[in-house]
Amino acid sequence: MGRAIIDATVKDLLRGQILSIGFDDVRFTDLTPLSNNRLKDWVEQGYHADMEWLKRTIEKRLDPSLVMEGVCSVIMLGVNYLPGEGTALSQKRWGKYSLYSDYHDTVLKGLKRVGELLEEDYGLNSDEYRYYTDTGPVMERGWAAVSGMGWQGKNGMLISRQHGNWLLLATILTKLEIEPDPPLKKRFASNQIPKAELGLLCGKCTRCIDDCPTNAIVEPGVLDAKLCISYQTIENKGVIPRELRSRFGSRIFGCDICLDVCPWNRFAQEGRMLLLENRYVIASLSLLEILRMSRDDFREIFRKTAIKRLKLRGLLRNACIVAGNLLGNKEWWPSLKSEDQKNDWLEEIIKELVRLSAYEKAVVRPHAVWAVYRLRAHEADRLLAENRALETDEETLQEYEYWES
Ligand code: B12
Ligand code: SF4
Ligand code: SF4
Repeated sequence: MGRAIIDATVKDLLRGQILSIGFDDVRFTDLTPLSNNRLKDWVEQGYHADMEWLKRTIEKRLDPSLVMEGVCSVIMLGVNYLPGEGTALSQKRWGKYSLYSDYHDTVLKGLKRVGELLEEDYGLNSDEYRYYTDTGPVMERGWAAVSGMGWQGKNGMLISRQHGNWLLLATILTKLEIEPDPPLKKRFASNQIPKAELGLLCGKCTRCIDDCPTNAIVEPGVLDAKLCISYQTIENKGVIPRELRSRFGSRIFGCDICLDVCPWNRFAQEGRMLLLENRYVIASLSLLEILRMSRDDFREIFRKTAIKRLKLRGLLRNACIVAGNLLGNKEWWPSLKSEDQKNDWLEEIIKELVRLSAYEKAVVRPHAVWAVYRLRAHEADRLLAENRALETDEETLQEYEYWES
């Protein structure tokens, strides 16, 4: 049994209060089960890569009452993180969400305030609700779709008519009984019974699937994380498969390609940023600055960001990959006028890569070797000879052998 019933009028009051805390969308749903085996199938296919924590918590993800006994309703919240005009918006190097202080912390502050509101104005005890933002075993996109915040596009994202692909999601499970909001309806289908379905407003569009450089969207809405640049640059802590590296282009942390190409972003406006702190300065770091970064610089620049968790070694690994892709795209090139200046700049990059081929953390080394061979195939043997002679790490040796064969 629910703790109290919240009808449409009270619900709108609560919605307004939560919006004024800084969330950009607020929707409510009951616990009509997320009706399918999609998550189980996904894990069975191995699409979760090595995110074993997803596998371990499957049952909870499918049934919120295993997360909190007596839960009756889900409050889904969205935070618009679209930057305004400028580098942060136009750049293609960093996933846009990473150009803020870690949203897990800043959105959490907003969730705490919603918690206080639920206690003070709605009489809940602290054990009668629980909140998460990417931090708990809940299917945030599934619940957001059922609540009518948007629909799950063929890129898997929760897409909002108003905010496009640019909502970060947060979830509150509560024992309050709240009248559910309806899911979205199809356009032009006035007599359709609303039902959350994958690709609901995508129509015949397949841009996200077609434009994914690694073909990671294996069927509409289903993503093989092993192939996804986002997974590889953020979650994978080891060596990145060689066959994927050249397809990363200029992406150093995260990937927004299948989000950026979506036509539903056309209505999206810059976020209010009440629960986000911009760190757009990250977007202006140059490749040389990153390749030369010290541990102290890393700590200072990425303090309290999601990128910090990658550690310097992860960032250097990814930076080696974008360096190895420099000849194929111009995103990281500084604006230099003469050919001589460009050559000098590339020489500096190669010098850093050679240094990194002997970097103290072994995970960086194969990627540095790879990049030197990509940029200077004809003289890489000579440039790397000294470091190769001293190499003992198995994966780095394999990288040399690949290029020598
Ligand atoms: C694991 C994870 C990843 C993995 C795997 C991604 C994936 N597609 O599953 C990796 C590391 C690759 C990743 C990447 C990104 N992620 Co991520 N990720 C998650 C996480 C922690 C779990 C997602 C999950 O359960 N995946 C398993 C699959 C099977 O589930 P699903 O994609 O959510 O959708 C399925 C279910 O909803 C299910 N379903 C079951 N029943 C029902 C019923 C109905 C009616 C419907 C419609 C669906 C449905 O069917 C869907 C399709 O299989 C969530 C946070 C969370 N707790 O939900 C964030 C989350 C999904 N990520 C997020 C973001 C922002 C990203 C990136 C954009 C980051 C970046 N710039 O690099 C990319 C986008 C990649 C993409 N196109 O999906 C946001 C997405 C916000 C939004 N508007 O959708 C989330 C919600 C975090 C947050 N709190 O905001 N992510
Ligand atoms: S995030 Fe990038 S790599 Fe991953 S599915 Fe989307 S376009 Fe493909
Ligand atoms: S790009 Fe097209 S297919 Fe992909 S999510 Fe957006 S509307 Fe749907």
